[in-house]
Amino acid sequence: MADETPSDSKLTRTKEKWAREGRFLTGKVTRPEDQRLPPGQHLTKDWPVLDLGVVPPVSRERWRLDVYGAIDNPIFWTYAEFAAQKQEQFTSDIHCVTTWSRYDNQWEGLATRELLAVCQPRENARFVVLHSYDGYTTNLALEDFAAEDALLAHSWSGQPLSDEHGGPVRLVVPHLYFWKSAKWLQAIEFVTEDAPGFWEVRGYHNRGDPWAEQRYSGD
Ligand SMILES: Nc1nc2c(c(=O)[nH]1)N[C@H]1C(S)=C(S)[C@@H](COP(=O)(O)O)O[C@H]1N2
Ligand SMILES: [Mo]
Repeated sequence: MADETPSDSKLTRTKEKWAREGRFLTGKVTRPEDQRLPPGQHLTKDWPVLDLGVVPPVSRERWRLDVYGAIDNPIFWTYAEFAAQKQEQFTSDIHCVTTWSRYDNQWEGLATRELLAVCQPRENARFVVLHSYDGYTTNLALEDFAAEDALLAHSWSGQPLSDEHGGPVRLVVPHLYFWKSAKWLQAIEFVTEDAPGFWEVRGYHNRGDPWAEQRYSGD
């Protein structure tokens, strides 16, 4: 075979494999309106704050993002470097395990799929662990992290994400309960074996699909 064309690249091959396996079909994009609100949830218009009770002091100046583990291109970004990446806007719903949901949140930031294109997960990378500045951790299967509406968000409703909601940067994974959406994001670790996070070792479900009511382990 001659030159390696873009279609031979490792990322392209990985995406083709995921497409064959029907991965990433978990988002709400194809969900009918009458199934928009997951079972056991009620709608709220305000946006409650839920965390471990400590807002870590991380300004944009001091914020750093480390991406490491089973990837070919580790990343160490300042906020300016993060902000220089491709920016996208997504509108999505929040579903908290404590039974409130909030529709039509406008987020802006870096799509997780773009991050994956930069850091190049290895074939054996199967899970992601999010590490936050308050010591919080949460785990995701790689295909959940890579959902087409998942992003590393720095803004909400056109304004910088507030400190209490996880600024400078938080993860947003709309198709899972909101505890998977780590606030005050500090590091993203790619691993070959699953590693349950803060709530997952304290009785929360390992995956947390709201439409399957995967609230607690055993659900
Ligand atoms: N770093 C960090 N991220 C976190 C948490 C936390 O305690 N620390 N709590 C999780 C939980 S349980 C929920 S419901 C949501 C709440 O996000 P909000 O306060 O912006 O509504 O953040 C999630 N992300
Ligand atoms: Mo929560």
